[in-house]
Amino acid sequence: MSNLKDKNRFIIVSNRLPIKMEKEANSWRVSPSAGGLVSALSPILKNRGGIWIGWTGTTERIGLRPCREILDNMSKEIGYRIFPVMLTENEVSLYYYGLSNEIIWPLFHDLPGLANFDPTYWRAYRKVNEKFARAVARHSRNEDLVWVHDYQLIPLAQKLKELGIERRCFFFLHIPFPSPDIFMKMPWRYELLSDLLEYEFIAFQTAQDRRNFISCLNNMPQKLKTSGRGPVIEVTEGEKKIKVAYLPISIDFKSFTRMATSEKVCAMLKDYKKKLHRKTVILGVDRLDYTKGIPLRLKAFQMALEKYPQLHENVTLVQIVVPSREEVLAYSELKNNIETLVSSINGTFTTPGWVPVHYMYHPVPREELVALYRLADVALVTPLRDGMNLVAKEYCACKIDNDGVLILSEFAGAAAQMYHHALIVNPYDTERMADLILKAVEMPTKEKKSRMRNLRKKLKEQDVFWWVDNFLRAATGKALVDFPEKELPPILYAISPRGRS
Ligand code: ADQ
Repeated sequence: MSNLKDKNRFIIVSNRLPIKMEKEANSWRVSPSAGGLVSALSPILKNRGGIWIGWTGTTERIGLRPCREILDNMSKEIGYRIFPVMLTENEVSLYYYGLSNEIIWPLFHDLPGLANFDPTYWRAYRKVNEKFARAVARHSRNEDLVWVHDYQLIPLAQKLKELGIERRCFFFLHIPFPSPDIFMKMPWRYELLSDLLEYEFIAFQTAQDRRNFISCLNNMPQKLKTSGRGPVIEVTEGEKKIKVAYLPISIDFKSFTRMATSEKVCAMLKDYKKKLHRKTVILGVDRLDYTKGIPLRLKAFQMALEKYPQLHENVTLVQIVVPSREEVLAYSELKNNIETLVSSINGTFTTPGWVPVHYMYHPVPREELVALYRLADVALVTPLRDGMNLVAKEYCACKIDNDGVLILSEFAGAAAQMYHHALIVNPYDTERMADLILKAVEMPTKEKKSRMRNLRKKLKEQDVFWWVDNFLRAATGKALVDFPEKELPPILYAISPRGRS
């Protein structure tokens, strides 16, 4: 069936390679990075001899040759080839911290006031994308399929074309796509849209994101035609036809469930329970980012403590924040803001034996995170805007006893799939969030279990392998039946009715 096999390799391109490189004295320590995307794509790359191209994550001068050697050893370990794109400090500063994270990131998360439209960023962004395109040209063949990931690399297909390289290119956007009134503020809006139209297949996380994209296309000077209905539609520009889809990313559900029952996690869980003296635990887990809504969440928790004294000494909020982009001013200010709020809440409400907020500002090893997911009676996932939000899904995957409640922002992509059984909240409505905290804490066991059972059922069906499989089917029109370990679900069959456009 699969005539794609062997002939058409997959070339995955993302800003970062699926590895971590750390300098130790005079040598480099390289380790594979974990995560749903890596575990979902690795079997495909191994199976088909595909490759992954991306930045190494360091600006240290290593030299292409020694770097290749290090990565070749790593390639042997992970079972597929990885090729580096080397970036200078200046390139990282302008392309990554500049255009990607000071312009696209805030703008696409509906926060245009935080965008810094510096034209030098734009030029560097396109130059670095050309660098990525050269790497793709060097390491790929005509018949390969190039799958580009995320907002850092939107112009890549256009850059390949400018180099005279013809490849079938597909694109997935992990973050939201904004509505035209926000997107049109971007000085290079038409260029960015034209860049996207150079892909033969583009997929977004939700129907809403795709709707926004189509509305933005309607603002372009040239005439475009949209046809079709359902998860995959077609945009026609002159002779060119582009398939545009929405497909929510997910997690490796089975691996989270498996880890949740492991001996190590069970021991950690027991230990946590002892230390927290059987308190009801509410959990927040986020990368340090202003899109994640952490300050408003803390204010809602504070309001809940003010309004509902029955929560005192009974409920503890465990808030984990993973350090991220601290060199950017907006992020260091956010950190200060969070820490001020935490100490204010703890200063006001702490009593002997009870600290209302346990705040951790460091990454947590995966097993510990899974133990915390199992421990938490309630997860508070309240981003102001989020492409998907994997924490919401990981939490449910780990609630193997169905004994947890998910409070979820209506502005997280995950809400399109989970709105029936989570408690959905507008993250700006702190009063309502405070009420939902009480509702979640006091929810009868029967209702709690029924909601969680339903959430887990859907996640089990629509895991990250379902996502990869459906992406490839929709993009290439071919079934990947040669993945022996997977049952292939029918294409895009089970997206919630609300998610349909
Ligand atoms: P992110 O913005 O990084 O991803 P998210 O989807 O929440 O956001 O994923 C975060 C990941 O980091 C999760 O896998 C989580 O387990 C891990 N993590 C969080 N806190 C941690 C901690 N303290 N210690 C260790 N690990 C931690 C972008 C988009 C999202 C989209 C994903 C995937 O912004 O909207 O869901 O890509 O497409």
